[in-house]
Amino acid sequence: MGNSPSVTLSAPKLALPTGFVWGTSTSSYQIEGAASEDGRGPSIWDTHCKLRGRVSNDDTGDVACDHYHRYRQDIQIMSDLGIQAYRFSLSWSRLMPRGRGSVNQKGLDFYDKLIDGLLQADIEPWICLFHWDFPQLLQDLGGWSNRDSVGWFADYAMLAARRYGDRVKHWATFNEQSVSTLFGYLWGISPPGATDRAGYFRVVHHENLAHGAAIEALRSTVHKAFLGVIHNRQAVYPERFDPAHQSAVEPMDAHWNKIFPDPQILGYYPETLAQDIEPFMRAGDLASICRPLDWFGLNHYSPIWARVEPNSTLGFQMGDFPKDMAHTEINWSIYPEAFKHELLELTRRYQLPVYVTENGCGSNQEKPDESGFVQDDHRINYISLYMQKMAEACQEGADVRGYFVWSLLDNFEWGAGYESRFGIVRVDFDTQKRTPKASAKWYADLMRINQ
Ligand code: IFM
Repeated sequence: MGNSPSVTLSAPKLALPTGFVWGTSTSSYQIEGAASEDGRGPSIWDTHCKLRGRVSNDDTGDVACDHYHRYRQDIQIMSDLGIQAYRFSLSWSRLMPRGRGSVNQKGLDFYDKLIDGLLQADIEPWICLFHWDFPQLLQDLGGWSNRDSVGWFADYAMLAARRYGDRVKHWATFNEQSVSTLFGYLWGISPPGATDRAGYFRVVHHENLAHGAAIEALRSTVHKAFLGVIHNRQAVYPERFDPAHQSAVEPMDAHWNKIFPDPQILGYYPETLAQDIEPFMRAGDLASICRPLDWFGLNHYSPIWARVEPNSTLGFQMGDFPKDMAHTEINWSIYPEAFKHELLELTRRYQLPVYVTENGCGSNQEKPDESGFVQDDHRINYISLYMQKMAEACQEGADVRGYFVWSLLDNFEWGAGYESRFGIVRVDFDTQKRTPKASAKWYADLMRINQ
């Protein structure tokens, strides 16, 4: 783990608020598998994975962790660890194979069984409606570029709210919108692989409207709902702290950190971007987007290092971190100070309770022993450093109420396929055997000590 300071491997007692929630996170496409079973329709990630060379080793989510069939075992693992809350996403095209219109009963049943199993195990379900696996058949109609997508998403939210709202109170609309739109609609890396500047702003605005419409559907349907949205906020620094790249910082920050949460929570777009959104704005849009929320979900791993890139569409790109900075085995910089900064900044800017809905450490070098056990000290070290900063942030006024480690299981890590592992539980993808790693035991101890 680079030259990062080491911490003791025993779980620390942290100064956190009472009632702090401890959980784990996953997402549908990354773990469920059963991609063409029981009536599930295709998503844009199914399509993307089948294009050669887009994902490492041409891996797909067809089987993933086979969670669709092994969810009971996964609940048992969480229960054994003492997990209090589980954040997962629904697969829109499992519930509505065409994305709109007809509903898939077997898909509805699957999440019923998952939710009931969680509740029986005393684990609070937290549902996220959208974690990137957009229905392919809606993509064929223009996807988020089509303003009708706002209504499609609201209908899907209403279906989920009516079906699960009696048992599930914690809901998020979207996961990491800036990541999926920048990578999917501007940089052409993720599906649908677009690179059109105006098209990107159109999608941003429609997704913001869809968020507001889904909040309306959930609020009107779920009794005692606790509603939020999950964003990947990263402190932005110039590449390698080099002042030559300072002018890339503000625009990167606006696109990465503000273009979604600002209109959703504050009711306006960042000033520097408002002109680009203007062609897609209609009267009343900002009021529809900005609906009262109960919590903010923060996903955070590393800061962003912004580089001036005059030939790129927006004039900036992702840059490199300083050469001597600690980094994870998959080369993400380790800078817990930026995490603390974000927690304090979030509390100040949006005035909402914060739940850390993702934080964790990826590896492409983990070696299991003969029994499948992994001594992942690097992950314990990373999480521990970040948690200490989270506790410091709380002491200094950040309103952090919970932490969900990413991830429960090794899973399909998007463009990296199965090469990057983030789980506290190892999955052998040949046999589907689950083996809790050292970090799982450490996390269990941590939760017990910090109840
Ligand atoms: O696996 C992803 C997750 O889907 C979204 N946040 C970052 C994680 C690690 O890359």
